[in-house]
Amino acid sequence: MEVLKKSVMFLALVLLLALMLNNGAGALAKNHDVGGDQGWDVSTDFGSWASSTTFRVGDQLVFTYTPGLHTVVELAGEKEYNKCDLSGALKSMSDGKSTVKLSKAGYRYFACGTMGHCQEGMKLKIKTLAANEVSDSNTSSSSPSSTAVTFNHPPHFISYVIFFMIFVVLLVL
Ligand SMILES: [Cu+2]
Repeated sequence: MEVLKKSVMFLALVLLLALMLNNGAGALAKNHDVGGDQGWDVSTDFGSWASSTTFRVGDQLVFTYTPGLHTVVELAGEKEYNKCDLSGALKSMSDGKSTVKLSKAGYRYFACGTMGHCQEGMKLKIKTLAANEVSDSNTSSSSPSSTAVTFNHPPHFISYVIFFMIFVVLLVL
């Protein structure tokens, strides 16, 4: 009987530890394939893609396109974005697989640098949320863009309480 009691206690302890580690890990960073399956292209609806995706600090944007046909230009701000003004661009990439790290919260603006493409809608405006900030749109995290798994669960206080109670009961026995 003593052996059984000890092994159950050990099991409970292991489970408790696993639970704590899982919660402690928090949200993992995601890679967002810009435009989903269509990628960075003139035909893609970036407005609806962006609005159905939650961007958080630490995530990365991945622009996939044919080099020579498109580029990725980061625009200075909202005004430049609205006017497709590429003159004051912050950064330009043309390697066909451009990665942009979202290192802080706030808005960022991108467009294609190929003549006429921005005017045809090949531009992207995103809002990056802080790591624990709640999304103001009520869209779920069902975006098809994620390549990494996330553990975005709220703290399992009930689970903690249950495990603690099991623990206490076993100690008393
Ligand atoms: Cu283009």
